[in-house]
Amino acid sequence: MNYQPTPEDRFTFGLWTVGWQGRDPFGDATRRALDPVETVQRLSELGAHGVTFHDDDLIPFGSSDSEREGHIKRFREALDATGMKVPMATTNLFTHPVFKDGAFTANDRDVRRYALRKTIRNIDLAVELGAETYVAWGGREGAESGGAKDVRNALDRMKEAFDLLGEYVTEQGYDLKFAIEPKPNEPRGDILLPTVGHALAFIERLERPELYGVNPEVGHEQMAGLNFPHGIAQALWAGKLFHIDLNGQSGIKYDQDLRFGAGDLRAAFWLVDLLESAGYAGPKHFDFKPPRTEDLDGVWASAAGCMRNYLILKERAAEWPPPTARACAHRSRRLRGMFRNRAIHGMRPYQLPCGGRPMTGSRRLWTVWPCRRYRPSRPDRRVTPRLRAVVSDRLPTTSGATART
Ligand code: XLS
Ligand code: MN
Ligand code: MN
Repeated sequence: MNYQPTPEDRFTFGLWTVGWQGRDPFGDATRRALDPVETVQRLSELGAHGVTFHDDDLIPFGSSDSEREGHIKRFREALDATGMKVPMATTNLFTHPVFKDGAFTANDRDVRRYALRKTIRNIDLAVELGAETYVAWGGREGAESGGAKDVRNALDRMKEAFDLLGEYVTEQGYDLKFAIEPKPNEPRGDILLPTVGHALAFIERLERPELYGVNPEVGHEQMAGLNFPHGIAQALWAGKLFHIDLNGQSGIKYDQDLRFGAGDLRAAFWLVDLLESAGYAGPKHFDFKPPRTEDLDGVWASAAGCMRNYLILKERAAEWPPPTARACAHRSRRLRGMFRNRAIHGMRPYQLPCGGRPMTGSRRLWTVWPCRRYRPSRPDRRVTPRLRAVVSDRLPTTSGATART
């Protein structure tokens, strides 16, 4: 198969991903800054569908109104010239020192109001550029010590902020939905709404829950030791998978943002299997960081690697023998059938016999099932040889090094 992506694959990248200069808590930049126009052109050549941005990625913080217009104009021209889309945008509410103790949940009301104004200004731009999803990651909404924040109060403030944003987009008549991005920690010791489950529960408390969904990121759930495909399955089940951040992570440690397929390759396989079989139609957004050791050629090689890995996994998933999930669905249909029989005999499903004389359906369950050939872990073992190709494919970079795809 040809693993060359096309815009129909709906792969997107944040300006801040390939644009990461390699600055980390212990070291300075190892690469020059990228011009957003250059990023749009290069990603388009690689076959991406679009780009996404934080307000400050496109318009440097503190720009005057005329400078702002200039940045937007150049960006829009690059989009028009390449046909690249902007399906999502988001706000930087974490870099500037004013957000040191939170944005929507900051104890200072002026900071909360400023965070809302900054968000609303970028929502207007996002809609102008055609975005349908607005991501909200509350990186500074958290604490390092137990006494630093009244969490119940902070959640009230968070709700107030999201309700106000929902009211704003409704009043403006915008066709825009919010996707809340959970993360357990980093940069805060503990961040509010740390996992998909927390975010889903929070959304149900909002005034217009239909406007909000989640934007789970592979590495973030894995930082919490969770099974990412399971979290995605629950988001899909709830009708709340509005967006997704794809990358790689090796276990419970700092947020690695590896290219997609690196780290936990098996989880990546089950994730692609799930997204494709569930018919997820939203953008497949890579929120990764090219290794700090790579030069710019390596940056583009690893971006290409993210898309290529997805396509290889998609192919492997499509040729999969009857998925375990399908076999399980078949079995649960038989269980439902059993419940129907019981209803005919005047019993309710909760009147399952325990001991005593089991009825026909349940006798099958008690006696036959344990002996049936049912090996749910077998398909999982077969994953390994299928994934070998993904791990061993390498993209050469002009720097002479090889970037593992
Ligand atoms: C950081 C987050 C961030 C969001 C967008 O860890 O992944 O990049 O995706 O603000
Ligand atoms: Mn991350
Ligand atoms: Mn992310």
